[in-house]
Amino acid sequence: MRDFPLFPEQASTFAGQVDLLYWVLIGLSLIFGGVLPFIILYLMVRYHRSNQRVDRTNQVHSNLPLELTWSIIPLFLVMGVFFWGAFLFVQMRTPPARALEVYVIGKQWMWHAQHPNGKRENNELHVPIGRQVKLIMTSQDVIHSFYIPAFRVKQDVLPGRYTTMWFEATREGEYHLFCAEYCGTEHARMGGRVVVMSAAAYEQWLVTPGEVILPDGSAGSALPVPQPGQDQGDPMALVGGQLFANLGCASCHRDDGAGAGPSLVNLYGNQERLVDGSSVLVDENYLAESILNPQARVVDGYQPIMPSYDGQLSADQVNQLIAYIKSLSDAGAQAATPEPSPQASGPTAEGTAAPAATAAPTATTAPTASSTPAAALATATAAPAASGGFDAALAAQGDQVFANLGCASCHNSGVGPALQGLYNSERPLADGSTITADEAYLIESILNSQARVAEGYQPIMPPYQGQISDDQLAQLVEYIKSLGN
Ligand code: HEC
Ligand code: HEC
Ligand SMILES: [Cu+2]
Repeated sequence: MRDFPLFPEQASTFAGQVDLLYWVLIGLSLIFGGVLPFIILYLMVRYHRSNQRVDRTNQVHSNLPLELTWSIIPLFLVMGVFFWGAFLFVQMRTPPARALEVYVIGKQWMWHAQHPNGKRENNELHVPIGRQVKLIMTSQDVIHSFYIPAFRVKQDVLPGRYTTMWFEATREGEYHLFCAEYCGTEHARMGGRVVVMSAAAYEQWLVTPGEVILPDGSAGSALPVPQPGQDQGDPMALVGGQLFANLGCASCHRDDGAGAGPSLVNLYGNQERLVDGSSVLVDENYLAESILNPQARVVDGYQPIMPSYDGQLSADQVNQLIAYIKSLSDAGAQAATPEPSPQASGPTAEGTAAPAATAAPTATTAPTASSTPAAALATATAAPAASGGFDAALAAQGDQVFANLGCASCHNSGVGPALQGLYNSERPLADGSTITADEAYLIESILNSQARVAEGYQPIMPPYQGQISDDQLAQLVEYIKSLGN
């Protein structure tokens, strides 16, 4: 039997349980599907009309005890199998709270994994033995399916959605990793291996540099570049924290809640109230949706002004932002924290207990000096309203829109350029050219800001195409013109 592997090895806590249930099912099927037909066949022949030798007196027409027996025993058998299977299923579907979290991205045609300390790998998954591991998985393109036969776990990986899977490996070694989504031949090659290591070897592996292909196709290092003075905490969350500051999220989402958007501290793992009165549990799916399609579910007490970042961020970046937001909450920080290990060295060694504390300050690196941007602007625009070249009434409305939509959060904080004096000026662009900042340029800058990027700035402004009405656009343009004379 050992040379003929009917079953894959058993290398997780689930494997034995799944196999036992499987054998019981096979046993029951053999009894009912294998033995009963032969009995029926035998009786058919023995009592056939042509066989005159059997005794046909004393025919039995009904026998209640017998009928009850053959109804009740199978009932218990099938209900037993049902509850047993359901119990196992629920267990496999409920990741424990303190699991080690690894982010997995499926893409045509590879698996990309990122560990909490930021270590990345392709088509391989290194996990410590005897430790609960939770995979947080999403796809960048089509449906894939993450399958580790030796662990008896398989889960579909879907674009635009997060699915999770968990296991605890029980035997060191290397096991097959497959994509079990067989629509198209290439999925079959998305294989790789799962390496189960001792805790010490895993810690060592985590801090060993290497090279990987990032999900966007570029070459990258397996380890994130260490941040000066910030070598503790949870680097994946740390990278996300920097992204959060650089993308200007922090200018709307301030920790003190004074920004245009809600504070994200202690958001993950809790119930969030929405404007329609319902509430939602904040998990990875909700966070991703809030970033990619913010208008789908709007937080109670806020306006639906957050621009969509769909198409602006890679799946990898969304994962990093999610890891960062999770690190801001007790529930998320705890889950992402690796258990302290004496062998640990490098980034995971110290201070892992408080990633929130180290990551949070990055959110405030974006200058947020003007605490009341709207008020600041109101005074700035009061004077030029009298001069010509723009419609004063529209401009005043635009002033409001500018504040309400959160434009001011970026443009009055230094994340985006100040717009005073912009109109009709010669605008230097990031590509070295210049352009006259006429109405067309203003409109393009709002609807599709990345088309022409202002010199000295990153192309982080999300496009407002389709997010604002023509009226609002006209008001904003008039307002910016009013700043420019
Ligand atoms: C222009 C201001 C603005 C910017 C920039 C912005 N947001 Fe938001 N965000 C909001 C507002 C307002 C809400 C609440 C309304 C809603 O749910 O859409 C919100 C909601 C959210 C939520 C849900 C919060 C909750 O309490 O449930 C998350 C998560 C979020 N944003 C993340 C981000 C990330 C990540 C970025 C940067 C990539 C970002 N936001 C950029 C304004 C902004
Ligand atoms: C998340 C931060 C952010 C938000 C929110 C934001 N912007 Fe911007 N904006 C920028 C950045 C950064 C630039 C410069 C890079 C570029 O040109 O894309 C910019 C550029 C511009 C420009 C061109 C400026 C120049 O000097 O050439 C205009 C006009 C503008 N934004 C208007 C708006 C308006 C109107 C809104 C609200 C509807 C808005 N922005 C919301 C960050 C933001
Ligand atoms: Cu696949």
